[in-house]
Amino acid sequence: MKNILILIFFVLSCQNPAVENKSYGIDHESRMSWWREARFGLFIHWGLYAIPAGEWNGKTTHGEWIRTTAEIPIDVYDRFIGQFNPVKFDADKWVQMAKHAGMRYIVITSKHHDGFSLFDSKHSDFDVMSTPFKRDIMDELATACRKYGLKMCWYYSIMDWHHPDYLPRRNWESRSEDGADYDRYVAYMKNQLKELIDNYGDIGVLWFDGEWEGTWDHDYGKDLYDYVRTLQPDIIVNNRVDIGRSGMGGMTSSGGYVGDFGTPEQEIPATGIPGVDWETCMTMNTHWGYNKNDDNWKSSKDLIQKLADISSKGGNFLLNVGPTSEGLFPQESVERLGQIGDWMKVNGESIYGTSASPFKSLSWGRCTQKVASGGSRLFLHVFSWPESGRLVLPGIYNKVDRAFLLADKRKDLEAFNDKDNIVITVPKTQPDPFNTVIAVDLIGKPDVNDPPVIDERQKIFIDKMSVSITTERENVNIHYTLDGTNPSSKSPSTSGGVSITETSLVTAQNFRDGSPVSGTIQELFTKVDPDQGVEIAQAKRGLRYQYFEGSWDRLPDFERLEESGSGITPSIDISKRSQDNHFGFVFEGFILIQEKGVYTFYTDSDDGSQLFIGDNLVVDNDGLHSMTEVSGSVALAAGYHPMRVTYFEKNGGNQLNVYFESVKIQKRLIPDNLLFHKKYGPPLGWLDN
Ligand code: FHN
Repeated sequence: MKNILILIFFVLSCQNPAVENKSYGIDHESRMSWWREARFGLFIHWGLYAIPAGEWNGKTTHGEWIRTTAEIPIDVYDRFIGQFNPVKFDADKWVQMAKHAGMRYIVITSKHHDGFSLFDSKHSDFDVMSTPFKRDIMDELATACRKYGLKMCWYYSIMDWHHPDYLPRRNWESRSEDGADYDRYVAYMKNQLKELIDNYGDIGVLWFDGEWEGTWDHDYGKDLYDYVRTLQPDIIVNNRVDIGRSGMGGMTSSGGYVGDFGTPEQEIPATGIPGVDWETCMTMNTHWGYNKNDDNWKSSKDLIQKLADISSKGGNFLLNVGPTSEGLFPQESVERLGQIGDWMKVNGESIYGTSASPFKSLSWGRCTQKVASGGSRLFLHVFSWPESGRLVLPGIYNKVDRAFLLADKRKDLEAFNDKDNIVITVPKTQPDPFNTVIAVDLIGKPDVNDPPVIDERQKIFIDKMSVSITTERENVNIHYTLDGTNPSSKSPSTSGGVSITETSLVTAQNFRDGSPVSGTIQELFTKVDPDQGVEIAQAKRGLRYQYFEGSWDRLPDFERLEESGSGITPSIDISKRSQDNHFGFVFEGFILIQEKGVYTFYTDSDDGSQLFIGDNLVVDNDGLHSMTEVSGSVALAAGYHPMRVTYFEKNGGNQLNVYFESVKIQKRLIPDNLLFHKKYGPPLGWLDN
């Protein structure tokens, strides 16, 4: 009877900490379970832009953005309405191709940035019912999805280049902004979303996009997230409903932004992030919308290996097709969906419902894993086949119950432990040149050679500090040193951490029966003297601010610029501006530190920002970027400390949040009651101490 550890996966609440403060009657785990199981979906970008198919006035590189990239006036673009007649559209065929490919859900552009609704909307005449086609494509697709067991999901663009109430206008178009009412546009969006959620059966995901322009903000995003969840409580909503997405990397920066999963685009994160749901969306060639001249197709082998790579990091893969104006998938897409499907037919269980690899990296391929009755099952996705006939699984100590090719389950492969590795004897030639999957049933949960974790975000301390040193591995002892030398089984051991009073280069390693069973981990913790505060007579609440207008790619030297406004502000906020783009701020004054300690400051901004304490640049978050959070730590004595925050916004979203934390203060926006300025301070410019 095997001494079997029944593996229990504690699936971390795979969400950003602040994503959900209401349950709407269904908990997050239940809501996300089908999506995590699915792992693989079809993205469809289809609309009027399929008619020009990427070409305009002799330029052939346009895509779904053609209205903007070709600067087509709205009355000219509207003429496509009279040409949209995809007579070869067949929802069943589309859904069957997706199903064969192993895809479990379909996300289609119900409305892209051009504002055209691919569904019968009572709130817009700029919809499919105004075209010669006069059929509700979304209804036909939703019906086919139900028929073949796929989840129907909607892409919906917040940005709308057509609706008269949407702002801002494109900077190249002459259409007046007069009479535009953005809140009326938001109400229009909600009316359409109600149609999309109420009229087409159960909807899996609302995939928002186009959230990056300055008119959309966190309040709108949070409200829209709550609105759609109220309409269908178990619906899943991506993070582009709000403004917390960090660029094309797609993950949500902290700070309370909503969204159930991150949305990396055209890229695969270097590693997974435990406890965070994310989905990479990607084109098969280089355009989302159909471009008849785009022959830059990714191979089926590349796409299958990308699917394995993404799954091995705990993510979902949303692979795009851009149908033609006739309603057909391009033949190259059809071929790839077919070949992916052939591979998934044999190897799908190595993708569906799997979780991330227990290995940091594998030279020959990827790994996914699942709980299995005997402990755990690893799926080895072998891209590079070993000429030696021996596949080495490095740094793992489990006993193997059995190993076999997923394509031939009846025949066991030889597998044995060799020191720190598992070795599997494999056939001389690679069975599947795209990606051969070998299943390995382990006894117990994967026992890989991960070193202990030294988990302290602050690397400086004043008097003493407790450094946590932990491991999730079983049946090991952690040994450590404080002088940077490699530990031995004779070094001090710990099961939780160590307290230090001097600068220490903490080095730790896992041991079993006196021998190392992991590499080492090392972190330097430095003892520092706290910066002393300054005396200020007549301290008044609030910071001095200066407001500037201009266009920069990095933070300018504000002291050389003419201010456009100034005054005193109770908090660090950028609302005192007269435009949404091309502006900057300087906030100067003092922060009152009530207790000596190490403080970590954060700026979360779109675009760049910096934070100084005294002359010390503590946070450097400069540059052109979407919402991005950067932090830095500093040791401070109690008292008033000069603080300066600078910020600029060029184009698109604009947001600045400044947080701080210490061992006694949980991360929070710096409260107003800690912000001061000198009553009769010098003219603005760096405050002398
Ligand atoms: O601007 C869109 C683009 O057209 C496409 O829809 C992609 C797909 O995720 N999203 C935006 C670009 O990030």
